[in-house]
Order: sequence, then structure tokens, then C-alpha cells
Amino acid sequence: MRLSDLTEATADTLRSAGAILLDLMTPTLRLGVTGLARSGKTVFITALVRSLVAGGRLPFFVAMAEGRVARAYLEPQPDDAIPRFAYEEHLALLASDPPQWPESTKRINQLRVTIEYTHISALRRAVGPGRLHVDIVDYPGEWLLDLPLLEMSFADWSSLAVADARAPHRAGAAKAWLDYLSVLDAGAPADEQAALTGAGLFTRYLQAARTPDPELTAPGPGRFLLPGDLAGSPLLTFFPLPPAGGSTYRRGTLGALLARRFDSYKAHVVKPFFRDHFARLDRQIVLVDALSAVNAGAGALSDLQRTMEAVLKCFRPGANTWLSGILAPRIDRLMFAATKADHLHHTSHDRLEAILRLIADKAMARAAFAGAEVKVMALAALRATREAEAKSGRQRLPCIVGVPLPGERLGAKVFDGKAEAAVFPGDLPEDPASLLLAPPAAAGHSEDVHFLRFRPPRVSLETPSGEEPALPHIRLDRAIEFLLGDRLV
Ligand SMILES: Nc1nc2c(ncn2[C@@H]2O[C@H](COP(=O)(O)OP(=O)(O)OP(=O)(O)O)[C@@H](O)[C@H]2O)c(=O)[nH]1
Ligand SMILES: [Mg+2]
Repeated sequence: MRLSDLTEATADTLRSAGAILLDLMTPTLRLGVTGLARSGKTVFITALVRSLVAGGRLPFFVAMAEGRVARAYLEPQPDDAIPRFAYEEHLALLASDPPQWPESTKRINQLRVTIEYTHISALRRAVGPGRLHVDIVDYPGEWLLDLPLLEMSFADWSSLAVADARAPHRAGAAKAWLDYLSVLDAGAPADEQAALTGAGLFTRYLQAARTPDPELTAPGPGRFLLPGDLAGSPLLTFFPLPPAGGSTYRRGTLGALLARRFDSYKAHVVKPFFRDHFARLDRQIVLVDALSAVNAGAGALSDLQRTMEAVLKCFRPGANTWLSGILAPRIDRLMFAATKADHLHHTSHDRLEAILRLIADKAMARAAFAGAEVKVMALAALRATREAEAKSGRQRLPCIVGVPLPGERLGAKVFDGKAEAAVFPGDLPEDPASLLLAPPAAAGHSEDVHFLRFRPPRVSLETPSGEEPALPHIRLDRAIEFLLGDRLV
């Protein structure tokens, strides 16, 4: 070996040691993007990363607007066992012809974006440029439904789940399973066949409950809706079965068998999910698709409200529980965002925020993120529509214009996914609580408002001159500023 080889090797070692040291010294912000299925997590993360990496129209993201973000780039994700967020694939789908939304997330995945920036103060600038790692996890929203199970016993969960299945808007989907339950005795001897049949009927009920509209809040457990790599696993062979009398299940009974499986599901599925991805967040954005719930009527909105309340309660558990033992109480900023605000004219955004506040207030009262700064806003991570006014007689109606997804309906019209349409989505009520007060009989589709789903906007990811054009959004820059701005000073 020649001396020059040796010095080369030493230089290499030093360089990589330097890189590791720099990496260790770089602060990390763990950003939780929390939301039920179809709430907009994957689109939000894609748009967030794109905004950081390519810049763009972000006047309220101060570090970017001041030109202090030198560059941002994706790095290998910190956990080797978890696949990386498919950023490039999601972007490619958006840029395809016709443009497509990313697919619903099937597995957990993760990304790390590193931001290099210039400090504001001359003193800190003298030390060198600033660096921040932002770590984000994306997962199927269905799995969020599992978090409330953590602090529930099998008996309590069973009673709740059965009451839920008896709600008028679930009755049709739940009938076969409830019929089976009505002839079952929790005190009968343990029977594997009964467990299998019951779990099968229960799974079919859960899937049927959300078939009419996958954007609505479904009852859980989450892996029954989206098993990931647990498909067919014995961990999923249970279902709710309230105790015959009292609140306990005798040994050797069917009830005891199901209770044991429920506990295994919590221990092997839910606890690791919470511990690895939620317990140590620094900041959190909670995405809520309030419009889909409004669209579907009072039952859907109160389902959403109850579910968010139960999910967020996990972040402020009672004393001396498993959750309180592992939760690092350090979330210092929390944002509630109503997603897909581009389904409405901007004149209705205040009312959308009021509805979100109604949902968030209840969740906050229970969760009380002590000391955290909280913000509520309506946003569209990727704006699919533009605004216009239409005349109806002497009235001027604030409309939105976009390409409705194929199969979307408005009255007798069915859209083909190609033609643009101007639609007046209706007026959100002035008093958001009125949406919850509608009698249960009114559950079903709302009369006053109707939202269509649109194709994503046509975007090009690179101009011939090599520029990366900005993606259209509504208030995404304000959200980024709230979530990251103070860490880039
Ligand atoms: N118009 C509009 N639609 C949006 C926006 N964000 C999300 N959507 C719609 O909502 C759907 C769901 O968005 P996703 O980002 O996939 O939702 P998710 O929370 O990742 O859903 P899961 O992966 O199923 O948990 C998309 O396919 C779009 O139809 C937005 O900013 N504007
Ligand atoms: Mg997703």
C-alpha cells in the first residue's frame, strides 16, 4: 500500500466521521402528522417536502421568504426497518396525465428532510450555517383508530363497540354480526370456530360500514380495516363480546379467549405503533377532513368528533397508566387543520374553521396539551380548484372551478373526470353546532351542502429551464411557519 493510498483512506475516514458528527449535532424535530383515513396526510407530507425542497410561493414561511433556506433535501430515513416515504412516486402520479392523487397508504413509512439555513443573528452566523432534521412518519389512517384501545378493557371496548354498531346509520352493515352475537354466550366454553366466525362477520361489518364513503370515520380496530402484514394473522381473530353478567370473563370461556386475543393485539400491534411513532413527537399537526363529514350529515360529524376526542386523549393519559409511563410530554406546538379547503370558496373558510374548532375543542378539553401553543386553520396542501362567481337570477354565487373526479355526481349529472365544472358547494351554517344538533333521523346526506372530489391540479415538476415550479396551495406556508419557523432562526 502506498502512502498516498493511506492518506486517502484516512481522509475518507475523517470525512465520514465528520459527517456522522455533524449528523449527531444536528437537531431533530419529530413532526407528527396525525389524521384518520383519507384526511390528507400523504398529500400534506408530499406538498410539505416539495415546498421545502423546491421552494415556491410561500410568503408566510419566513425563513424561505427571507431567502435564508439554503437548501433542503431528503436523507435516508433514520429507521432502517421502515420503508422510505415514496415522495418521488407520489409526485410522479401528480404530474401524470391525467393527474392522480397518491394511493391510500397501506404500510407505515418514514422520511427525513434536512434543511440547511442561514441564522438570523450575526453571532450565530459566524459559527456557520444552521441545520435541522425533520422526521415524519406516514401510516394508514385506519390505524389511528387503535390508539383509544390502549386504555380500554375488553369488556369496556365490547360494550362501546356493540352500542356503536346499533347506531341507526350502522344498522344495515352490522345486522349479520349483531344477529350472530345475539345467540352467543360469553360464558360458554372457549370455541375456536366461534371466534373465527365472529371475527369474520365483525370484519365484514367494519368494511361494509365504510363502503358508502371511505372518507368517513369508520369504527375500528384499524388492522381489521387495513391489516398490512397482519392479513390472516391469529392476532386478528377476536371481536367484541360483552360479558354475560358483571364485568369479568371466567377462565376457559369464549369471552376469556377473546379478551386474551384483544390484549395480545394491544401488546403486539397497538403499543409498538404508539411507542415508536407517537410517544416522542415534538410537534403535531392534526388533519381533519371536516367537509366529508359535513357532506354526510349529523351522524358522520359526531362520529368524527367522538373519534378525534378518543384518539387525542392518548396524548394526555390518566396518571400511572402504560401511556403516561412512555409519553414524553413535550409537544410544544399543535395545529388543527381542516384539509381540502379548496372545496370551498375562500369566503366560507371562516365557517370551516369554526366547524373544526367545534371538533377540536372537545378533543382539546380532554387532551389538554398542557402548555402547547395551539392553532386552528383551514388549508389545502394541494389546491385543485380556482374561484369564480356564477350568476343565478340576480344573485351572485361564489363558485369553485375544477375537474371533478370520474364518477362524482351532482344531481343527475355524472362527471367523466375530463371536463371542468363550476360548482356552488352550498353555504356552511353560521352556527357550526347546528350541524351536530340535527336529529339522528336526519343522518344521511346533507341537503344544504354538497362537495365534489376533484382531480389534482395539472402540475409540471420541472420547466424546460430546469426550474421546479411551485405547487398551488392554500395556507400551507402558514402551517409550515407555525410548525417549523421558530426552529430556523
Ligand atoms: N381538493 C383537495 N383534495 C385533497 C387535498 N388533500 C387530499 N385530498 C383528497 O383526499 C384524498 C386523501 O388524501 P391522502 O393524502 O391520500 O389521505 P391520507 O390521510 O394519506 O389517507 P390514508 O393513507 O388512507 O390514511 C386524496 O386522494 C384527495 O382526493 C387537497 O389539498 N385538496
Ligand atoms: Mg396516506
